[in-house]
Amino acid sequence: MSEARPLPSTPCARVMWMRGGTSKGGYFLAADLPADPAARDAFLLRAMGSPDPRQIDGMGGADPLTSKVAVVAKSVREGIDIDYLFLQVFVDQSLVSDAQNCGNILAGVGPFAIERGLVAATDGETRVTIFMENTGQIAVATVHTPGGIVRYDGDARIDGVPGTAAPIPLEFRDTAGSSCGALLPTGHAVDVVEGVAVTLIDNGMPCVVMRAADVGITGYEDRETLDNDTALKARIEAIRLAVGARMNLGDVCDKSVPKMMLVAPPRNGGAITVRSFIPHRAHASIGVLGAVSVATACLIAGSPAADVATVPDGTRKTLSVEHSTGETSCIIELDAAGNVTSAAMLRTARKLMDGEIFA
Ligand code: NQM
Repeated sequence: MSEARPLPSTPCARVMWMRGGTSKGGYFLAADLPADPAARDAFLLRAMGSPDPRQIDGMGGADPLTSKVAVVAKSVREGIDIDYLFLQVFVDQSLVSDAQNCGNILAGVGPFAIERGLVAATDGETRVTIFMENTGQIAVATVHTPGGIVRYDGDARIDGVPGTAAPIPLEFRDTAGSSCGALLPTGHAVDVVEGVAVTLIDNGMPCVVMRAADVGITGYEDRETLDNDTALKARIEAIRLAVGARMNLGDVCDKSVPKMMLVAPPRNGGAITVRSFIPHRAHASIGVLGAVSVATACLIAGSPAADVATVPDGTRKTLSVEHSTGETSCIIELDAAGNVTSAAMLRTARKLMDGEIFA
């Protein structure tokens, strides 16, 4: 007869699952996760069910857009409410990366911080100032809080998400060079890499922007067609690996940046059309800061993006970036010298569940 032993306890953590913009993931208080990054990442891999292309043993949705995590804490920085660390949990690799930011998951951070009592809501709307730890930059989210309670329902619509929800405008300041140290890390509007003219740019997200036609596609393909195009994917991955060091990102083999942006003339009255790879799967729409970076590339004379874009006049421009499921509009402000000083975008978010996750 064997001796009865207590079952080892299963690690668990408090979490809220939310849709943020066109992404979805787990929102944690930093204090609810292991403090040691290696232990935290091991926990998150188990929680998401990675590595596994189906993520069958976890909460991840078998897609990079639904395998995301926000780690949130009250900030001790002057004038800042919240610190937000974004983590990309890779689907089919045992990797968790903080090498990129995420503007879509950012959309849920303000509501989450209010719900967890880190920010006091005011009647009407509540502005939450967020320090984005991945890139050291600031965003301001305006959350709908009638009666001091977060409301997720409303009339705002964003392409890539069915139905409507409460608007969450996001404003970004000083995003140029967020990860690469400069808006144009090589100092050039155009570099030629593997025979393709590209703009290496970072206005919140490191991106490689090239004409879709220069890599043999129209730029109007759907996600599935792009994901099945192994020759195209190999070609743009060769470009991506070649530019990592030039963009001050080092070896990007195991990183989710830079994003690959294939652009073409707009077809629906917008500024530009884009198909993005993030970086190995095609995006279902476009990332928030990815869109800001592409919109900024449209303003750089002589660049492949400027070549195909239709840019409105004025120092405050709304640039509609068309993608495979609609469009994303970026409001870009320029100074007198034509430098981008701020960018804004409308997002929505929704609370899906609040509870404990077991890993
Ligand atoms: O660019 C996907 C997303 C993103 C990132 C990605 C994002 C951004 O759509 O700010 O939002 O590029 O990996 O969530």
